[in-house]
Amino acid sequence: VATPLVDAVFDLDELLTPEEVVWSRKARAFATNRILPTIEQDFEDRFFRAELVAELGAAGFLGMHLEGYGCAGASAVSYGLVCLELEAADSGWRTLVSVQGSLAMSAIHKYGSEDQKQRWLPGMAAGALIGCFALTEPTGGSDPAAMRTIARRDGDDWVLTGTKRWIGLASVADVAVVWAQTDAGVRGFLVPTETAGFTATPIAGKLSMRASIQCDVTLDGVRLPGDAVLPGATGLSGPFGCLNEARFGIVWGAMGAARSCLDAAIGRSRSREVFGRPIGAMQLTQAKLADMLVEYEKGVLLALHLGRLKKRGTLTPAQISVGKLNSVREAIRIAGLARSILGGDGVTNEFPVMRHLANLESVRTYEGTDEIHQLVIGRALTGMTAF
Ligand code: TGC
Repeated sequence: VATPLVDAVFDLDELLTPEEVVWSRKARAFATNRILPTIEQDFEDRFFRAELVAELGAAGFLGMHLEGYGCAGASAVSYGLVCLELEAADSGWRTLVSVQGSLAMSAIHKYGSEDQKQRWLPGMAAGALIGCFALTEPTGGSDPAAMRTIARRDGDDWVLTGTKRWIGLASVADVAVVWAQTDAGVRGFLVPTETAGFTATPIAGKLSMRASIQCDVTLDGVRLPGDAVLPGATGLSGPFGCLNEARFGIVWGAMGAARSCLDAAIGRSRSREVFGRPIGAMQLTQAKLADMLVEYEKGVLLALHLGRLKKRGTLTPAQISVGKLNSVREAIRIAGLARSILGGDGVTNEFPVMRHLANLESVRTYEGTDEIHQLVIGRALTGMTAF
């Protein structure tokens, strides 16, 4: 497993515990041996390599920051490092780990009954069961408060009606965590996906995240028993508490995509000759590489800082917004600069850069757009709400 070229300047290991280094190397080996060999073709073919889910479970990556129920109970930084290494291969596989572990499993772990946890979490940690998280709706993802999906009581049962969009993994999931309006505010429901009235259809035509699945979901009078509701969550703070977890993983993950692009550019700069010498010997190329490295290193150090705050229990949503906004925005800039260093060949799949660039546009959009995070930070700074 190759050492990233950026390590020549940035020694992250020096700041990590031995346990964190072990998780990082394990994920790097997984990404190198199990994802990278096929990812370009899978992206081209829009192919979701389902057998990797159980392998991710066996490696301990699914719900790895959770305690008990077959989960690894690893530190926040360890989880972040795994996200970074997986996303260095492809954002789609980091997204799977986020949807399964940070969203679906976190929702059950945080808000579920003991029966719900026992029923779902061990199988999900092993990758034998897949979960999805259905919050976003077709009428707009930035304002979940406006959701139209409703859950009404019918005797002891609940009946769910509505539509969701951009729901990762829904067509291959065993259980969906569905958020719906009730008379008592937004509640979460565990919907086994074989339940009558639940339909998930993969969204076609994506030019981003092509090796992973995002779906339209229809809930057409889905009838659930009374105990399908998550007892510990009432109101939007329920799903937002899960988004915090997923956003934290993205803070790290996007830097993995950035590292992959930076490494590709460094490698190319050493071998590609134009005007009679390697482009890496030219000042403009070195200036670009230096700027890319500076933003990569700053982004990873910010992620590490947020991870240490998370472990202490003091990490705030506004601080997570700073990280998500910075990591994805800078990763996109780094990918763009890498593409320019690669020249025309940079638009082919000889290099991973255009794939990362395309993927990162999805990552920029889900889990809060740049603009949403700017407004969350703005509110924290001014005390005034601008949305
Ligand atoms: P507001 O309606 O005022 O607040 C509602 C309640 O939520 C609380 N809250 C939070 N709690 C925990 N963590 C956070 N980050 C929270 N943010 C808000 C808030 O305190 C309040 O609690 P309570 O007890 O008083 O009721 O909402 P707001 O004004 O705070 O938030 C507005 C805004 C725009 C920031 C929020 O709506 C937002 O973050 N919008 C973006 C939503 C988003 O990220 N959507 C993408 C989801 S990704 C997805 O669904 C697909 S997952 C990926 C996949 O499946 O592939």
